[in-house]
Amino acid sequence: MSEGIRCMWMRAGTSKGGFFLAEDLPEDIPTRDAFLLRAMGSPDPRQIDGMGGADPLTSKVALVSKSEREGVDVDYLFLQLFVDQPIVTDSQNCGNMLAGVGPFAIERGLIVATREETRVAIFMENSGQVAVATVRTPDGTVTYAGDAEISGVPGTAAPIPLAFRDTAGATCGALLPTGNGVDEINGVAVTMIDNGMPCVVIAASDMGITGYEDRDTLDADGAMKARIEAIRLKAGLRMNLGDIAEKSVPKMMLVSPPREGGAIAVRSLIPHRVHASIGVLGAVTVATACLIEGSPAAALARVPEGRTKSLGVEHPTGTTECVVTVDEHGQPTEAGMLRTARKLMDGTVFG
Ligand code: NQM
Repeated sequence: MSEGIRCMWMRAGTSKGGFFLAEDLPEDIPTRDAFLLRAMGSPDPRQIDGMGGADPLTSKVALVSKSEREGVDVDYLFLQLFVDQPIVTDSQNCGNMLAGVGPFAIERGLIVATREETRVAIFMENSGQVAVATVRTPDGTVTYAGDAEISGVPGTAAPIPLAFRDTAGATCGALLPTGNGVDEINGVAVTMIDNGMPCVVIAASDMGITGYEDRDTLDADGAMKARIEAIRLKAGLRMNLGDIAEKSVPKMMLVSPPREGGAIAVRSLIPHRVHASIGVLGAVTVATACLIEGSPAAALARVPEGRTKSLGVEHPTGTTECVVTVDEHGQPTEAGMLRTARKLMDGTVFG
């Protein structure tokens, strides 16, 4: 067993994982990743020898450091650890783990809390954008208790609103990396889009499903998943992501008409397991796809009028509300979402 490293475990949004000060981890990336894989218990479908919860949503790490950037408080690097393969990837962002970054930075003294609420400007190193999180700090310390609810998490907690700017093309270089609102791959109409998360949006009916199935039913459908992976491998190249065989992007979004009063219903593959709910930037991106004329999502969506739109993304465990603002040309300029987080453990983790 190696020497331990200081770490805080948090539930952040609908994800759970380890939060580290970047300076506490080895600088050498292979050494760092070997430590993190051991600490998480990967590769192993049960992650029995580590902290991971045998699910991509609970096999996550955030590295946080004080920022040198103008107008930014902290830098945040997200790492996805695969559950059953020895892979650590920084190819994607994570808006759920982002919800824990503000509280963690305050807890570790990287920033000083202001009265009542503390605004934390966070540079997301994976994609190069700044997000602003607002954390409740009534007496100069973080309060986790509160009355905000998010779907996919039981109970209530203090609200942590997240605001994003300039996420269009964050990873792929353009909102629509192929320049088209709709393309065809393997005979299927797809929208390849990135408004903070590279996604391929497909009508669920084109994959032979209703799009209202639960997570376990879809996860058990090996034939459908193989068809989707074949599309994903081709889409990755066209989205400027290169060979994505060992990357966790693009995410695959299967959309159907809303039936709970939202804008669209989605089942997302992230990319090999079905999400229990939906990712933050994944939801923002699929909501944005609903605004792309002629796209499979737009054909199924119910979209409100106005430049600032509240778009409910229905998923297997509820509805996630995204607020997306567009400019006069219909291009997305801002997005926001409410999250919560909770400190679970603060101590030393061993790799
Ligand atoms: O899309 C899962 C999650 C995520 C990512 C995934 C996320 C986001 O729910 O911003 O939060 O898509 O791998 O944590």
